[in-house]
Amino acid sequence: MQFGASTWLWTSPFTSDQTALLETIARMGFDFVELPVEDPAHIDAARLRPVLKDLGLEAVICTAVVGERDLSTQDPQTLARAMDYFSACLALAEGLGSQVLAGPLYAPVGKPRLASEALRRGEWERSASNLNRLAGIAAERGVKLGLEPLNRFETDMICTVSDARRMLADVNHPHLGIALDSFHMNIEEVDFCAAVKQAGEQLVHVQVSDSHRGVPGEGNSDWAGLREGLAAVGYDGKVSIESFSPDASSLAEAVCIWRRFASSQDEFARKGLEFLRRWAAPV
Ligand code: LER
Repeated sequence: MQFGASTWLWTSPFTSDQTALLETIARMGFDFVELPVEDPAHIDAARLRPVLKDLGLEAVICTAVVGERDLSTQDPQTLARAMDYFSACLALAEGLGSQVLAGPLYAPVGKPRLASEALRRGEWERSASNLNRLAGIAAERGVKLGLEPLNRFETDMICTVSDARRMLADVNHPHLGIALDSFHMNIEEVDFCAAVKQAGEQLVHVQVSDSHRGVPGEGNSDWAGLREGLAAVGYDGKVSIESFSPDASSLAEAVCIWRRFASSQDEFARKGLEFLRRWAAPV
């Protein structure tokens, strides 16, 4: 497994000129950096590629699915803008060698409502059909989409691996897989190991933080179950620490991060990586 950190731990938005942060992440010993795309204009792949290469860091591109970036929308203009955004993210993924574009691609973070069955069915069907189109673009770019289930406070559409698998079945495209985030799993799944096994070969990316979205290893998540599940499905891909700084994140509000989990964000990342290396080491 390779370990990475999301720039959301420190900053928002990430822009190509923040090379000092990339140096910090490389110096800490991470294998890759997860780059959230808040605005595709912020990230210049041609400029970043040599920087990442010099630092020995791979990149994973992650989406910032907020506001009107909504593939379940009924409004053609909103949909066109959302498709433009996701297509630009896919171009960045190709440009930076990211094999995956991860995130809750089906609907924006922070859209949970008590909606009627009919409304939910319509949104699901539109998301499925638009994800199929997006997966076609991903295929042309040589990238796989990683559909991330979110917890119930952030979405009413895909909260569990079961939901994600239903969506995968409806979309029916080989370039759509599942990205799991241990924080959301801890709220929604009954059994970490079983949930990972259920994702099986569809699993294309993993994000971690602990049960309180704090430093991995400092909460009550079932880390042993997660390791067992990943081993059972033969996952030897990327595992990234994703949390948010309350000081600097467009997502901090949407995901309700109001407090600090370490004396500094560097400390958060350092302790998290230390834990993950011990966690992954053969026993
Ligand atoms: C939001 O809670 C989340 O987990 C992110 O991965 C959003 O992209």
